[in-house]
Amino acid sequence: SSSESIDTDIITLSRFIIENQRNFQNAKGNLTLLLNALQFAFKFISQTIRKAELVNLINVQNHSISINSTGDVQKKLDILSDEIFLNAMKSCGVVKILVSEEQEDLIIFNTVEGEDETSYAVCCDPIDGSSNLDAGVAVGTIVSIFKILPETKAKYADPNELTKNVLRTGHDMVAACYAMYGASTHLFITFGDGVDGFTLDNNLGEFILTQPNLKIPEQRSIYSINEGNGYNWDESILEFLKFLKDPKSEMNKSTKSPYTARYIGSMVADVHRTFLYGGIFSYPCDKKNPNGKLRLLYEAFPMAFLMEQAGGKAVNDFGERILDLKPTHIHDKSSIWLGSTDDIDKYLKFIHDK
Ligand code: P6P
Repeated sequence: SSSESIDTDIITLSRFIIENQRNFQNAKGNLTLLLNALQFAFKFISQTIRKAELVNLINVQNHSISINSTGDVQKKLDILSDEIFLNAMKSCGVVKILVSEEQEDLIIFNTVEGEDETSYAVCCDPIDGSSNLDAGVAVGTIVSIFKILPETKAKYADPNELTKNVLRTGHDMVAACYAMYGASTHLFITFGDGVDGFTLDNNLGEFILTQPNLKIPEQRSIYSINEGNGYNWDESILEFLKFLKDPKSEMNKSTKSPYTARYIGSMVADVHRTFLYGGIFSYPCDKKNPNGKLRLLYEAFPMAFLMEQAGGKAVNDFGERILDLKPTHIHDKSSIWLGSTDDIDKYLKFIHDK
């Protein structure tokens, strides 16, 4: 009988964290507490989305079932996911500050015991790409994590002092990750020592290590950008894309085939594909979004950290490294070009030679 070889030594995210906690900056296991709260939030959001999607589908026919039996008005999934995430961060006892795409102001928790405790500032977009949910398109949760600066601990009372913890360069992140709620639920995470990919096993309720030490392909002729914004772009961007599509252009001499277009309109899905297939993802500035559309703290920073750790690059329209940038406001935006090194280098050469 063909006995299916069952892997009896699987590495769950929980085991991975314990086995590696000495490596990444994990003061007294507090990062472990934070990561366990994070993975719970991802599992809960994943389940909520899938349940809501099913209920929504039933809703379409019956118009009677709301997401909860008490008949409350069905909360939008992005509000629900934000509440799930906020409660998980508040209750883990090592998060001092939360910045969320859904919350105008920074949130300060008083659940951190003792001033000498290592605590964290977490920035997140609980459901990035939520406008695609009704179309069944993959959405995700994107997270960046900073350690609270010791010098801001003394003045717990002064929110302005605490805001310094999240108005710093991307190099200060201690970890970054995203969960993607697609056909499966995937989690890509970095602690500054490479990227590891996990897949949620719904029966076990565990994230399983499926793509250890993931590296992005060095080159792939795929570009991912919303060309519908073309009339609002700087002329040079149209020119660069023209080169990418021209089979005879200098850009394609080494790769022979012109670039093909892939755009989902959900950042997590477009970036996830870029990690696995390679190529370029970009959201440049345009006349409607003079500073770009994507947010620095909880979209550009975490994706740039992950991309660089996977051997890729992440720069803004001017070719500056995303991780070198520093926000002045928690919801600051940035243009972004991220992906395979060879492909991003074509953009950098193009703007340099201009
Ligand atoms: P556009 C989704 O609304 C989002 O914030 C990102 O997930 C996505 O990459 C981008 O905006 C899509 O924007 O203008 O192309 O629809």
